[in-house]
Amino acid sequence: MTKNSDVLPVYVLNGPNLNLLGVREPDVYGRTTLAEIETAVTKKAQALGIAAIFRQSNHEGDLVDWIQEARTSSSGVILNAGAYTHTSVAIHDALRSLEKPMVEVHLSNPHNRESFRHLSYVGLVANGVIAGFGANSYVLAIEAIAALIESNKG
Ligand code: CA2
Repeated sequence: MTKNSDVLPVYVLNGPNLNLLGVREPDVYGRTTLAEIETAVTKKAQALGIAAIFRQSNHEGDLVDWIQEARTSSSGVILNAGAYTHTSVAIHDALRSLEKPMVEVHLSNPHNRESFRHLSYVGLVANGVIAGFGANSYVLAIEAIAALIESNKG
């Protein structure tokens, strides 16, 4: 069983435009705000005995910096890179150096959307992908990464 005292936090990183959740395009992304997702993730993480650090940026370099920080300061990363999922070799390269469990997460299912969303530079290096469950994708991702952290221990 994982305990707060013996694992580093999980970083939950969010990319461009996700700050608009719940405000625009509710038909695609739902009515839950990013702040509400953070609350749900924090609650689930606590129940699983881990801490979560939740961040969002519209800037690719911030995401690269946070992934580099996560190499030494986290026990794993949950990443919704937004549109950078489909474009960013810089984020892909940073993730290749992470050496920690990493779960790709999406609110929507990119595979039943436009073809330009079918390639994921994040998924190429992720342990697993959770997509299409709206805000609940993040809660499922916390469960998934907690299991990966637990199985990597000892
Ligand atoms: O489904 C996801 O979580 C995505 O990562 C969301 C990205 C999209 O580019 C990916 O293909 C799939 C877009 C995030 C934009 O979020 C908005 C939220 C509200 C209003 C407008 C954009």
